[in-house]
Amino acid sequence: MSDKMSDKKVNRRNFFKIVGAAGAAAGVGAVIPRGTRTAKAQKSGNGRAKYDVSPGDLDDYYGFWSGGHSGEIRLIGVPSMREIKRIPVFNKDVGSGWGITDESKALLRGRDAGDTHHVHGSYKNGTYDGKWLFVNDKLNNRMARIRIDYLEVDAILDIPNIQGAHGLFPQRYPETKWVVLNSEFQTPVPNDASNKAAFNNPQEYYGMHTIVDAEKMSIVCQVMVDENLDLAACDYQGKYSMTTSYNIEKGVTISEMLASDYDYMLVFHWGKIRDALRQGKYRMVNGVKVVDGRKGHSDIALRIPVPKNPHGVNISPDGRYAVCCGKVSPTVTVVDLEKIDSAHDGKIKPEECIVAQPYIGLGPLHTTYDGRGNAITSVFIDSTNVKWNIAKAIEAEKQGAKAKEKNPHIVDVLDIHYQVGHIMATMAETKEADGKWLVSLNKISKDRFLNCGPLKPENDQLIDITGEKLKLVHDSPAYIEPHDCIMVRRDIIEPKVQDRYDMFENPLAVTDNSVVRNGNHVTIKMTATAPVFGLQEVRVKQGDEVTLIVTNHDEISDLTNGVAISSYNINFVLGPFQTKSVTFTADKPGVFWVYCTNFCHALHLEMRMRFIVEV
Ligand code: RUQ
Ligand code: CA
Repeated sequence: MSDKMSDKKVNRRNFFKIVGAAGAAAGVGAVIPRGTRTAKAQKSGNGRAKYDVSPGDLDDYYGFWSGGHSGEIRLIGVPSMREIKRIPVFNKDVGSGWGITDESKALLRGRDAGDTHHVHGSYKNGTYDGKWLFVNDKLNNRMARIRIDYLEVDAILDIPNIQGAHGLFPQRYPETKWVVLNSEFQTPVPNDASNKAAFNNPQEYYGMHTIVDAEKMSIVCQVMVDENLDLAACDYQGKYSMTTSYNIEKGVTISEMLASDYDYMLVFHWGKIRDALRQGKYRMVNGVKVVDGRKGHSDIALRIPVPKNPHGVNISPDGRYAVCCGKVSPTVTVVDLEKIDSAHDGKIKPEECIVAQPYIGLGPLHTTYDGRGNAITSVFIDSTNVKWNIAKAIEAEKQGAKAKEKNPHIVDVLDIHYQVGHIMATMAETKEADGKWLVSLNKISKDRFLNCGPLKPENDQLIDITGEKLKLVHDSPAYIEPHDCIMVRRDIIEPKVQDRYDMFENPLAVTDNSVVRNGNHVTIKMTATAPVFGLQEVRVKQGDEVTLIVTNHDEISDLTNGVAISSYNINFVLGPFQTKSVTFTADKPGVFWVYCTNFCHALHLEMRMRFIVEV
């Protein structure tokens, strides 16, 4: 880790007198240890895992939670469940200035609300490579990429021809070149006046499986199908992506969507998609190559019938099985991925890929894994987490109805509080699933926290899965409403403590203070070094367009400066060496104080300068 504290930093920290007892005992300049907590710190007296992380100790996992309606991603330390950071993605965040600066406005392009559901990391050889996170925006049909070295968004992609951008999954093998994104809502394609005959004909509404180039953050193609597409997963071989569909009926009302006893798990064949692109078998719609994946039009998608209005599809860490949750059916469907090739080649029927359909409970939604052959499924209506053994489910299926009746696959059933949606175990979406912790993301907290009015938080429950039985150890309120999460071993995630990246690589970086007028445009370049801004006053004329560019020149780790302009709705922060800019019209005459919003120094309150708008 590159957290070498210089002497200068020690002095500044001493000046602050904010060093905690642990820091003082270790010496202010102590390097924070990496890796996992000691084995002793991880275990409680009874040999199970220990969730309380003592002051000064660090968590074992980086948890990345989607923020739902907030449009953000949250960073939660696991097992302590402490919220460490919020990463603004599709939302405006005054605390960081996201949505207020020119840089973030260029990414958001005027839309500052979102709906994040599924956050996943980039992969190499079936496990996280610590490079990127990807997340969907169901509201405005976008995908964002977060750079893990800064834990900030660096790209947002608008996706045409879709609505309800939902299931998202990155390629797991050999590395993440593609990311797939599903449209949950079927729509006309294109969905505009040129196709208005389709508006009143739901048979002309389609779902899309969008493939995004992870590096370029551009669309490779879209595969158009009749079905709606809900959750997504990529296999561990780089051959397939798969999704569930709950509306093969093309219904537009609930009863229509529930008409059929089965729907599909669709398996998209990447080789055949590449062939179609190479052979020019696509049409351009809104600048995107649209490949026909409809039944009877191509063999790109294999359709495995599964009951009924299924929801999550999750692949076991050994790469062998995909488990589809029945939602309206009390079962899950286990698909053997080793049979997909034969089914795709037409040697066996799609349904022959199914190797088990065990009973789980009422309303199974999502499945996660402990890496020891067990699956754990979230069950919404029963309000449980059900641990079951995959091999035993397959064995019972082979033996027939009598063996199945006894439900030999069920290992444990845990009541949760209440109504679970997603569920996730540590590292469970990788081949390194380690079976330590499980998080049950419950939609309803009811009586679990102090009453806070009609709108209550969700309840993220932490469950120790190191033993045979699932053991609930902690309740954690979550602001509405994280949908899904991943938990990544901390040795994989290496954000920069600080470096000169922004100074040297950001062409805007300010080294000298200046005010330059060009017609009625004024560019202010300013440094910030606690407790002074590089300029003490700036004068502009009413009506001028102003671009303010500020670079934080502080070298101390965590010494953030804020830049706010009174009454001008401008407020952003700068980490060490960061540069941000904002462009606005100086439409109000008067004297306006520019001040630092982030406590930076004993003289923080004096860190301000006059911005005078003359008439
Ligand atoms: S969905 S409760 Cu948006 Cu992930 Cu399953
Ligand atoms: Ca259906």
